Amino acid sequence: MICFVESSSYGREPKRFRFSEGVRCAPLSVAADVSVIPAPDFAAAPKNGRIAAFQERSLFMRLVGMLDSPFVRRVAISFELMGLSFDHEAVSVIRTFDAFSQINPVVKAPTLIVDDGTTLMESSLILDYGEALVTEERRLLPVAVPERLRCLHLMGLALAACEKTVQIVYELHLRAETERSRPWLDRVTRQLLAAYAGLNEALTSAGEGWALGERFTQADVTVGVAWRFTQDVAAEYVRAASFPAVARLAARAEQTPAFRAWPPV
Ligand SMILES: N[C@@H](CCC(=O)N[C@@H](CS)C(=O)NCC(=O)O)C(=O)O
Repeated sequence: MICFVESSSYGREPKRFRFSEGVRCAPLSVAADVSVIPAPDFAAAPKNGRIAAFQERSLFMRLVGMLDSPFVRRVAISFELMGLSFDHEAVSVIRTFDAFSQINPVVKAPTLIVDDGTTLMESSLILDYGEALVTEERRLLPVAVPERLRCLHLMGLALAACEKTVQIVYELHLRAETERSRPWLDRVTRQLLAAYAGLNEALTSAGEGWALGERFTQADVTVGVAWRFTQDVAAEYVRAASFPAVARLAARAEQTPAFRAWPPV
Protein backbone atom coordinates (compact mmCIF):
# COMPACT_ATOMS: atom_id res chain seq x y z
CA MET A 1 0.00 0.00 0.00
CA ILE A 2 1.32 3.45 -0.85
CA CYS A 3 -0.10 6.53 0.77
CA PHE A 4 1.45 9.73 2.03
CA VAL A 5 1.77 10.50 5.69
CA GLU A 6 3.45 13.31 7.57
CA SER A 7 6.46 12.34 9.58
CA SER A 8 6.17 14.71 12.51
CA SER A 9 3.45 15.16 15.11
CA TYR A 10 5.15 17.61 17.40
CA GLY A 11 5.35 21.01 15.85
CA ARG A 12 8.56 20.55 13.89
CA GLU A 13 8.55 20.96 10.15
CA PRO A 14 6.73 17.90 8.78
CA LYS A 15 8.51 15.72 6.28
CA ARG A 16 6.48 13.78 3.73
CA PHE A 17 7.29 10.27 2.78
CA ARG A 18 5.55 7.32 1.33
CA PHE A 19 3.78 5.08 3.77
CA SER A 20 5.73 2.12 2.46
CA GLU A 21 8.95 3.91 3.40
CA GLY A 22 7.64 4.57 6.87
CA VAL A 23 7.42 0.86 7.57
CA ARG A 24 10.57 -0.49 9.11
CA CYS A 25 10.78 -4.24 8.98
CA ALA A 26 12.96 -6.94 10.37
CA PRO A 27 15.66 -7.59 7.79
CA LEU A 28 15.65 -11.22 8.78
CA SER A 29 12.13 -11.43 7.58
CA VAL A 30 10.93 -14.35 9.50
CA ALA A 31 10.49 -17.63 7.75
CA ALA A 32 7.33 -19.49 8.70
CA ASP A 33 9.34 -22.34 10.18
CA VAL A 34 11.32 -20.04 12.51
CA SER A 35 8.55 -19.33 14.96
CA VAL A 36 10.17 -20.73 18.09
CA ILE A 37 13.89 -20.94 18.77
CA PRO A 38 14.39 -23.15 21.80
CA ALA A 39 17.17 -22.14 24.18
CA PRO A 40 18.38 -19.09 22.28
CA ASP A 41 22.00 -18.13 22.70
CA PHE A 42 21.49 -14.62 23.98
CA ALA A 43 25.19 -14.00 24.37
CA ALA A 44 25.53 -14.37 20.61
CA ALA A 45 22.53 -12.22 19.79
CA PRO A 46 23.32 -9.14 17.75
CA LYS A 47 23.26 -6.00 19.86
CA ASN A 48 21.61 -3.96 17.16
CA GLY A 49 19.17 -4.35 14.30
CA ARG A 50 15.97 -6.37 14.24
CA ILE A 51 16.68 -9.65 15.99
CA ALA A 52 14.01 -11.90 14.61
CA ALA A 53 15.85 -15.15 15.20
CA PHE A 54 15.92 -14.52 18.95
CA GLN A 55 12.27 -13.87 19.34
CA GLU A 56 10.56 -16.53 21.34
CA ARG A 57 6.98 -15.94 20.25
CA SER A 58 4.70 -13.56 18.47
CA LEU A 59 6.07 -12.82 15.06
CA PHE A 60 4.66 -10.13 12.81
CA MET A 61 3.79 -7.59 15.45
CA ARG A 62 3.01 -4.12 14.10
CA LEU A 63 3.98 -1.09 16.13
CA VAL A 64 2.02 1.90 14.90
CA GLY A 65 2.89 5.50 15.73
CA MET A 66 5.48 8.17 15.17
CA LEU A 67 8.88 7.85 16.80
CA ASP A 68 8.77 11.47 17.87
CA SER A 69 6.26 10.23 20.45
CA PRO A 70 8.25 9.15 23.52
CA PHE A 71 5.64 6.47 24.19
CA VAL A 72 6.12 4.91 20.76
CA ARG A 73 9.89 5.28 20.95
CA ARG A 74 10.16 3.58 24.36
CA VAL A 75 8.31 0.56 22.97
CA ALA A 76 10.52 0.39 19.86
CA ILE A 77 13.74 0.69 21.87
CA SER A 78 12.56 -1.78 24.49
CA PHE A 79 11.49 -4.38 21.92
CA GLU A 80 14.86 -3.95 20.25
CA LEU A 81 16.61 -4.59 23.56
CA MET A 82 14.36 -7.56 24.31
CA GLY A 83 15.06 -9.06 20.91
CA LEU A 84 11.43 -8.85 19.80
CA SER A 85 10.95 -8.23 16.12
CA PHE A 86 8.20 -6.01 14.78
CA ASP A 87 7.26 -3.86 11.85
CA HIS A 88 7.14 -0.17 12.57
CA GLU A 89 4.48 1.92 10.82
CA ALA A 90 5.04 5.65 11.13
CA VAL A 91 1.48 6.95 11.16
CA SER A 92 0.67 10.20 12.96
CA VAL A 93 -2.30 10.57 15.33
CA ILE A 94 -2.38 14.28 14.56
CA ARG A 95 -1.69 14.73 10.88
CA THR A 96 -3.17 11.46 9.67
CA PHE A 97 -5.97 10.89 12.16
CA ASP A 98 -8.19 9.15 9.61
CA ALA A 99 -5.45 6.81 8.43
CA PHE A 100 -4.66 5.95 12.04
CA SER A 101 -8.34 5.36 12.82
CA GLN A 102 -8.42 2.69 10.10
CA ILE A 103 -5.82 0.80 12.11
CA ASN A 104 -7.17 1.63 15.57
CA PRO A 105 -10.42 3.63 15.86
CA VAL A 106 -9.32 4.89 19.28
CA VAL A 107 -6.35 6.61 17.57
CA LYS A 108 -3.76 6.15 20.32
CA ALA A 109 -0.04 5.93 19.72
CA PRO A 110 1.54 3.56 20.34
CA THR A 111 -0.78 0.89 19.04
CA LEU A 112 0.53 -2.65 18.85
CA ILE A 113 -1.22 -5.17 16.64
CA VAL A 114 -0.23 -8.61 17.83
CA ASP A 115 0.11 -11.62 15.53
CA ASP A 116 -3.38 -12.93 16.45
CA GLY A 117 -4.93 -9.55 15.58
CA THR A 118 -5.30 -8.28 19.15
CA THR A 119 -4.85 -4.54 19.49
CA LEU A 120 -2.91 -3.20 22.46
CA MET A 121 -2.64 0.43 23.56
CA GLU A 122 -0.74 2.21 26.35
CA SER A 123 3.01 1.87 26.14
CA SER A 124 3.33 0.32 29.60
CA LEU A 125 0.74 -2.35 28.79
CA ILE A 126 2.45 -3.08 25.49
CA LEU A 127 5.75 -3.41 27.33
CA ASP A 128 4.13 -5.66 29.88
CA TYR A 129 3.14 -7.96 27.03
CA GLY A 130 6.66 -7.79 25.60
CA GLU A 131 8.15 -8.73 28.97
CA ALA A 132 5.91 -11.80 29.01
CA LEU A 133 7.28 -12.95 25.65
CA VAL A 134 10.94 -13.13 26.59
CA THR A 135 13.09 -14.96 29.08
CA GLU A 136 14.23 -13.27 32.28
CA GLU A 137 17.65 -12.22 30.98
CA ARG A 138 15.96 -10.17 28.27
CA ARG A 139 13.46 -8.43 30.51
CA LEU A 140 13.92 -4.77 31.27
CA LEU A 141 11.97 -4.77 34.52
CA PRO A 142 13.93 -6.17 37.46
CA VAL A 143 12.34 -9.06 39.32
CA ALA A 144 13.73 -8.37 42.81
CA VAL A 145 11.33 -6.17 44.76
CA PRO A 146 13.64 -3.30 45.83
CA GLU A 147 15.02 -2.90 42.28
CA ARG A 148 11.56 -3.23 40.79
CA LEU A 149 10.28 -0.53 43.13
CA ARG A 150 13.07 1.89 42.20
CA CYS A 151 12.58 1.15 38.52
CA LEU A 152 8.81 1.76 38.69
CA HIS A 153 9.36 4.93 40.72
CA LEU A 154 11.69 6.36 38.08
CA MET A 155 9.43 5.24 35.23
CA GLY A 156 6.44 6.93 36.88
CA LEU A 157 8.30 10.23 37.07
CA ALA A 158 9.55 9.94 33.49
CA LEU A 159 6.10 9.03 32.16
CA ALA A 160 4.59 11.98 34.02
CA ALA A 161 7.23 14.18 32.38
CA CYS A 162 6.23 12.81 28.96
CA GLU A 163 2.54 13.36 29.64
CA LYS A 164 3.06 16.93 30.88
CA THR A 165 5.27 17.74 27.91
CA VAL A 166 2.56 16.43 25.57
CA GLN A 167 0.00 18.62 27.33
CA ILE A 168 2.19 21.69 26.82
CA VAL A 169 2.66 20.85 23.15
CA TYR A 170 -1.05 20.28 22.58
CA GLU A 171 -1.91 23.52 24.38
CA LEU A 172 0.55 25.48 22.26
CA HIS A 173 0.06 23.78 18.91
CA LEU A 174 -3.50 22.45 18.84
CA ARG A 175 -5.30 25.44 20.38
CA ALA A 176 -5.77 28.82 18.82
CA GLU A 177 -3.73 31.46 20.61
CA THR A 178 -6.89 33.15 21.92
CA GLU A 179 -8.08 29.88 23.49
CA ARG A 180 -4.89 29.06 25.37
CA SER A 181 -5.06 28.98 29.14
CA ARG A 182 -2.12 30.57 30.96
CA PRO A 183 -3.12 29.05 34.34
CA TRP A 184 -3.30 25.59 32.76
CA LEU A 185 0.11 26.00 31.12
CA ASP A 186 1.58 27.19 34.43
CA ARG A 187 0.08 24.24 36.26
CA VAL A 188 1.34 21.70 33.75
CA THR A 189 4.78 23.32 33.67
CA ARG A 190 4.99 23.12 37.44
CA GLN A 191 4.12 19.41 37.30
CA LEU A 192 6.67 18.84 34.56
CA LEU A 193 9.42 20.55 36.55
CA ALA A 194 8.45 18.57 39.66
CA ALA A 195 8.76 15.32 37.69
CA TYR A 196 12.25 16.22 36.46
CA ALA A 197 13.27 17.46 39.92
CA GLY A 198 12.24 14.10 41.39
CA LEU A 199 14.14 12.26 38.67
CA ASN A 200 17.22 14.40 39.08
CA GLU A 201 17.31 13.84 42.82
CA ALA A 202 16.82 10.09 42.42
CA LEU A 203 19.47 9.83 39.72
CA THR A 204 22.14 11.93 41.38
CA SER A 205 23.31 8.87 43.32
CA ALA A 206 23.58 6.89 40.06
CA GLY A 207 26.86 8.64 39.19
CA GLU A 208 28.25 7.16 36.01
CA GLY A 209 26.18 3.99 36.25
CA TRP A 210 22.71 3.35 34.90
CA ALA A 211 19.65 4.21 36.96
CA LEU A 212 19.78 0.94 38.88
CA GLY A 213 23.49 0.29 38.69
CA GLU A 214 25.18 -1.85 36.07
CA ARG A 215 22.12 -3.27 34.38
CA PHE A 216 20.27 -1.24 31.75
CA THR A 217 16.57 -1.32 32.64
CA GLN A 218 13.23 0.13 31.61
CA ALA A 219 13.99 3.11 33.87
CA ASP A 220 16.91 4.06 31.59
CA VAL A 221 14.79 3.64 28.46
CA THR A 222 11.93 5.74 29.80
CA VAL A 223 14.09 8.49 31.33
CA GLY A 224 16.13 8.67 28.11
CA VAL A 225 13.16 9.03 25.77
CA ALA A 226 11.36 11.44 28.12
CA TRP A 227 14.33 13.78 28.36
CA ARG A 228 14.99 13.81 24.63
CA PHE A 229 11.32 14.46 23.92
CA THR A 230 11.07 17.37 26.36
CA GLN A 231 14.31 18.87 25.11
CA ASP A 232 13.19 18.51 21.49
CA VAL A 233 9.76 20.10 21.88
CA ALA A 234 9.64 22.10 25.11
CA ALA A 235 13.22 22.98 26.05
CA GLU A 236 12.23 26.51 26.96
CA TYR A 237 10.15 25.09 29.82
CA VAL A 238 12.86 22.76 31.19
CA ARG A 239 16.41 24.11 31.35
CA ALA A 240 18.85 21.25 30.88
CA ALA A 241 21.33 22.82 33.27
CA SER A 242 18.84 22.48 36.13
CA PHE A 243 18.68 18.70 35.84
CA PRO A 244 22.25 17.54 35.23
CA ALA A 245 21.82 13.96 36.47
CA VAL A 246 18.87 13.38 34.12
CA ALA A 247 20.65 15.02 31.20
CA ARG A 248 23.79 12.95 31.80
CA LEU A 249 21.96 9.63 31.95
CA ALA A 250 19.83 10.47 28.91
CA ALA A 251 22.88 11.51 26.88
CA ARG A 252 24.52 8.17 27.62
CA ALA A 253 21.35 6.27 26.79
CA GLU A 254 21.15 8.06 23.43
CA GLN A 255 24.59 6.66 22.58
CA THR A 256 23.48 3.05 22.98
CA PRO A 257 22.78 1.02 19.82
CA ALA A 258 19.07 0.55 20.58
CA PHE A 259 18.48 4.30 21.04
CA ARG A 260 20.46 5.06 17.90
CA ALA A 261 18.48 2.47 15.98
CA TRP A 262 15.22 4.25 16.85
CA PRO A 263 15.81 8.01 16.70
CA PRO A 264 12.89 10.35 17.41
CA VAL A 265 12.18 11.30 13.82
N1 LIG B 1 -0.20 6.84 28.46
C1 LIG B 1 -0.13 6.63 27.05
C2 LIG B 1 0.09 7.95 26.37
C3 LIG B 1 0.08 7.82 24.87
C4 LIG B 1 -0.19 9.15 24.20
O1 LIG B 1 -0.61 10.13 24.83
N2 LIG B 1 0.03 9.15 22.90
C5 LIG B 1 -0.27 10.32 22.13
C6 LIG B 1 0.79 10.51 21.07
S1 LIG B 1 2.30 10.97 21.84
C7 LIG B 1 -1.59 10.10 21.45
O2 LIG B 1 -1.96 8.99 21.13
N3 LIG B 1 -2.33 11.19 21.25
C8 LIG B 1 -3.58 11.16 20.58
C9 LIG B 1 -4.72 11.30 21.52
O3 LIG B 1 -4.54 11.10 22.74
O4 LIG B 1 -5.80 11.59 21.06
C10 LIG B 1 1.00 5.63 26.73
O5 LIG B 1 1.87 5.43 27.57
O6 LIG B 1 0.97 5.01 25.66
